[in-house]
Amino acid sequence: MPDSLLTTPEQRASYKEDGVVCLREAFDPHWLAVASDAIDQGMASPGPMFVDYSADTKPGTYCTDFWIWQQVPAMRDFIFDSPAARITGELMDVASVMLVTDNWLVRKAGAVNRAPWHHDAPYFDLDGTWCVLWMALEPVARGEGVTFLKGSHTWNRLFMPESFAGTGPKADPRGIYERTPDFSRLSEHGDRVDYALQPGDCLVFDSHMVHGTPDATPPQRTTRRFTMRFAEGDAIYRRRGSWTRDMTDFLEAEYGLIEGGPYRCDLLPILWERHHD
Ligand SMILES: O=C(O)CCC(=O)C(=O)O
Repeated sequence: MPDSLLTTPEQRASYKEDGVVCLREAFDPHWLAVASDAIDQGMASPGPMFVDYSADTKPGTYCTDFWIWQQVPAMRDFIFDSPAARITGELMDVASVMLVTDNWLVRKAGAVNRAPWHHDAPYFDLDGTWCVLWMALEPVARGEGVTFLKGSHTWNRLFMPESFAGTGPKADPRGIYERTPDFSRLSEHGDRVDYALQPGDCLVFDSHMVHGTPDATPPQRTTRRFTMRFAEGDAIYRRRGSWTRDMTDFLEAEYGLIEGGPYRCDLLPILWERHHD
């Protein structure tokens, strides 16, 4: 039997054309409880990829960790058993889906730092089709989560990663990435889209989609977020540059990944495959 679909033709068209789609009530209370446990357990025992983006401003207010599912049972359950991988497989229209990162992020009330305008593709060492599934465990008003530049996934541009700690762009000695413009000041850069979300709703966006949190006002409430990344199953491992060095070293030393080979190992498993008649 073919899988029954979790997404509608309109949602798949929106993902493809706009670069982002909002799925309402995609995760039920069970999966929200699992996600909440994953963040609580993850915060209690940070892994080697933990970063405090607010270390120089208001320490502990904007933090993240990823690649923790092997140590955090609730994160493993979410990655393998929730509808997340299948949803992204349908939206990307691919035959199989593998993990790029499990990832939690907490932005507490009063946090000064925030996501700069960026797209995710240059932050991770892979080539291929991939996307991000973003959701919050608390209600999010428009502007409190992430804001997107509609259609920017089709621009065919690559922007240099900016620091989430507010220290500007990373160095690109090879000069192959553009400096990210301050899109907040550029009205010609088209339609901005953002969403009011309830727990259970999620956003799925293309890895080249430009997004950020442009509102510089510190938030009044804390939001715990999941930023899960999923790729088509045949993604290729490709070192991005000096700014991904920590991840590169980790993947090569601990998991034996080889430049130009499959972006696949015990840490980065296949999570979903499309079944045909
Ligand atoms: O949720 C956030 O604060 C930012 C998430 C984000 O932009 C990302 O993970 O690419």
